[in-house]
Amino acid sequence: MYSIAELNKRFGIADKLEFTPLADGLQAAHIQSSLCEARVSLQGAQVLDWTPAGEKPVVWLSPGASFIKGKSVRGGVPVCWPWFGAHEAQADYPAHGFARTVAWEVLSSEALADERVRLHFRLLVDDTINSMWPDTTPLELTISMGKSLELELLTRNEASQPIRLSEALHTYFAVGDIRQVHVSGLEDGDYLDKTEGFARKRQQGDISFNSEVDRVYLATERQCVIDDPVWQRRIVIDKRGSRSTVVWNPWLEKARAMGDMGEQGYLSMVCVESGNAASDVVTIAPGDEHRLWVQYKLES
Ligand code: TA6
Repeated sequence: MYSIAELNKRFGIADKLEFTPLADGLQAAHIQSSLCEARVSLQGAQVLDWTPAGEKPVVWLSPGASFIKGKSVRGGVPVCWPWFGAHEAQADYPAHGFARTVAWEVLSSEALADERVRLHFRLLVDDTINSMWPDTTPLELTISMGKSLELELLTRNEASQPIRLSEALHTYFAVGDIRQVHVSGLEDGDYLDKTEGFARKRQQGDISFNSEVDRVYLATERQCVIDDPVWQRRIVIDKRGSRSTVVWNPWLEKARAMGDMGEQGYLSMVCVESGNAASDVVTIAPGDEHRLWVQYKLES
C-alpha cells in the first residue's frame, strides 16, 4: 500500500486530484475540478460522494457514516461483487460479496481533455478472498467524474471454466424528500419483493415511497429517472451490461437499526442500483470478459 505522499506523487493531478487520509488508516482520492467535487475511498474503490459544480450532492453519503477498515461505508457507490445479497450457499460469507470491503490499488489517474478526472482501480486479491473465490477473475473499476459520473466494472475470466456471478453498483442518491420522489423506467416490469420473502410481483406505474422498499427488478435494461420535485431536478441513470435494477429505501425502523444512516437519513436518500442479480446472474466463458457500465447525470 502506498503512503499518501507516494499516492500524490504517482497519481495526484495539480488543481484536480489529491489523495487524503480518512479515519482508521483509510485513504481517499479527492477530486475538485471546475466540473465537480467527489471522493473515492481506496477501500472498495468506493465513490463516497459526488457533487456536480453548482448543484446539491447527487451521490449521497450518510450523515452517520463511519470509516472503518473492513466495513463498507454507508452511502456512495459500494461495489457488490461477486455476489449480490447473501451468498447462495455460505451463510457466513459477507453480504454483497467482498469487493466493497477490501483494498484496491490505483492503476492510473488522468485529466481528460473535457476536464473530467478518470481513476482506474484494480481489486487486490489476498488469501481470504482466495478462500472464498478461488477462480482467477481480475476485477477493475474505472470512474470518470465531471458533470456526469460514469463507472465501468470489468470482470475478466482467466479461469479454465465458466464463471457465474452476481453484482451491483449499489448507488445511494441524494433527494430532497423521499416521500415526494418518483422513480420511473421500471413500469410493467417484474420484481422480487424482499420485504415479502422475495415474492414475484409486477410494477404498476412509477415507484413512490411511503414505507420500506427493497426490490430487485428483473430483465430490465432500461434507463431509470429519479424525479425529485423538492430539489426540482431529475437524476438520469443509464446503464449497459445490466439486466437488474434494485430499488431500496429502508424507511424509519430499519434505518434506526442499521445505526449508520443518521437520525433522519432515510428521508434524504434512495438507492437505485444497476447490476445483475437473481435470475439475471452473469456467466462468463473462459477467456471472456464482462462489463457493467453506468452513467448518472442531472436534468433540471
Ligand atoms: O440493495 C438492497 C439491499 O440488499 C437491502 O436488502 C439492504 O439490506 C441493503 O442492500 C444494504 O445492505 P448492507 O449490507 O450495505 O447493509
